[in-house]
Amino acid sequence: MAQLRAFESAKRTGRAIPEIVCFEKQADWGGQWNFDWRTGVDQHGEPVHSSMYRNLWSNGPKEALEFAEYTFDEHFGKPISSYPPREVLWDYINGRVERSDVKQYVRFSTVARWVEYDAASETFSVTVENVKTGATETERFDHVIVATGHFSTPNVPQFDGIATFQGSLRHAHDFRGAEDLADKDVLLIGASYSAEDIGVQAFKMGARSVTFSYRTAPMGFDWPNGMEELPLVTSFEGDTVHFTNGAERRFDAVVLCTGYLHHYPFLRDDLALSSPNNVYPDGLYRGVVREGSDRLFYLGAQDQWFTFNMFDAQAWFARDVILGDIELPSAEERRAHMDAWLARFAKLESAADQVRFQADYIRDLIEQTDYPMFDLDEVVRIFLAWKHDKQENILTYRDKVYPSVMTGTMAAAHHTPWLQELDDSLERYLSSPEPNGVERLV
Ligand code: NA7
Repeated sequence: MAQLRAFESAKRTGRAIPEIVCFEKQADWGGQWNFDWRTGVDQHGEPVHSSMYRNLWSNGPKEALEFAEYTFDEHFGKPISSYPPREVLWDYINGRVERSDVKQYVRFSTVARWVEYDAASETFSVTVENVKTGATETERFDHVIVATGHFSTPNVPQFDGIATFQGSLRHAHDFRGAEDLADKDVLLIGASYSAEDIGVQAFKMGARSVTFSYRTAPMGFDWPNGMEELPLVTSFEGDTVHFTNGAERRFDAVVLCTGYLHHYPFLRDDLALSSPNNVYPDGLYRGVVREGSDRLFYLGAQDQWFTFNMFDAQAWFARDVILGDIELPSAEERRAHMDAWLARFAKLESAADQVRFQADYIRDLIEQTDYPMFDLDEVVRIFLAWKHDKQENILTYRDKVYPSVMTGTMAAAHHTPWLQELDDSLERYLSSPEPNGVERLV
């Protein structure tokens, strides 16, 4: 969506833009934000793309992800809170592109099956399948932009004896809601965003206990009674789980919050990105242009502090390379550039270092395009305040509000504290409930 919008933006200034085709596996756009109740495979037998769950609310302030050229004020026409639920964020990203005519470029329900580069003609042959009709076709393109994300293919490690566990067992990718965790003893394996948020959701929905298991380091929040962190799981024995510190606990449900794999089954290994989940994957010049090709681009391949506005910065950069406004340096210069950033990346010690690093990375991209520059240092401050709020209280940080970096508008406190809010719908979110509980739509 960022890439379509980037081209649309150039077109509005009178630029000629190339022919664009966007292949989208799902029946609608929105990617991760396009919630699917299914798990495993979809109605066409394709792996379900989205890891979204019903009760997901943004876990970072919206002021840190706001588009510089389509603000929350412009979309909603009134201040909203800093941590909206998924339907509200989907409405925002959808609203931006619905207001242009870019949907015409998208072929929905169409899966990219194979992409092959032909050096002689300097083109890619792209074979796609319409999953509704089963029809396959191959077309040629001068450039390919990979925007399939990297939080879809779960990393599913093995634990001794896990096959004997008789409770509910799933990866976070297949988690759709925490209601069924009420009155249950729940184990989350992993110590990052999925574990943190699914654990907090489980607590909110009345889980009897929530236990996290970390491999490297605990999250270290000031957990309320009923939530605790233990080191790594060593083995399962039926419902009993053993941990490296000798602890053992019984669980009803386990969620593997063990992250995701970069997985690009439509690309040869020399073009497919292979990387751990980090803020500077090797092999992407300026985080966008695939090493070994100046015609293949990736968007959003980094681990993400910044999200929507980073994708924009990348899309504007890719657009300008394709339009010829940005000239790519030689392969050697690109390698040296990546090495310099990798050297800096290797020195990052804290989360705050990573946030600043990503801010600098985005600044570097925006400086080369006409994407509106915004106060990235202010966004860094918001991220640091967010981290502080989470340390203070992991259950209430979503009740805090921040000013927009783009417009200065102060976010409005949501009418109901997040922990008490059990209705995640857009209607409820935008309503003004009366004290007697009757809702009034505004
Ligand atoms: P992340 O952020 O990639 O985190 C994965 C977590 O899973 C991390 O704590 C890992 O521990 C842990 N992990 C991975 N493999 C194992 C094994 N084998 N055993 C125990 N723990 C393991 O993924 P998330 O799903 O939480 O978040 C996805 C993205 O959503 C995130 O990057 C944000 O952009 C939002 P480690 O610390 O590596 O030891």
